[in-house]
Amino acid sequence: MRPLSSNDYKNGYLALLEQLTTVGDIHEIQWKKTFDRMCNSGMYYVVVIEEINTHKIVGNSTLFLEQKFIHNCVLRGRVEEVVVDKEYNGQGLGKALMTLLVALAEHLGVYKLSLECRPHLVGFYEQFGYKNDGGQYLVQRF
Ligand code: 16G
Repeated sequence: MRPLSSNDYKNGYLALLEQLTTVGDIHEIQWKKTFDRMCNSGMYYVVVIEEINTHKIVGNSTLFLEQKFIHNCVLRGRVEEVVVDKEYNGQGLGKALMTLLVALAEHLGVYKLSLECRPHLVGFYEQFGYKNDGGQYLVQRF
């Protein structure tokens, strides 16, 4: 497990994300620009799992920090793009990623950590302390 590196374009990172949702045809230049923007913001912690022999990226999770004015200028954490390659399911990799991300978020002092997921994954995430907060999740797509 390690932070995402700019070389991971060549290690199948986008193909892994494609197992979660549509990624699109991203050229290496666009990848590098996006990677740099995320790095420079200081608000993204992207943790990947690399298969040591092949260097293939087989797991990902992202902690995004959102700066707020409320609660004395606190940080809020969001967990995004949690995905494990389907060939590596059942080996505890998702659990390892989530355990690390929750610990990291706590260490960084977020006051709340949240995520969106499909209904069948609620039980998985509840293991790591998430629960329904009573609020409704609303979205509009463009
Ligand atoms: C899931 C992901 C979210 C991702 C979204 C993409 C987790 C915990 N949640 O909800 O981070 O952005 O899928 O789906 O990994 P979409 O393309 O339908 O918005």
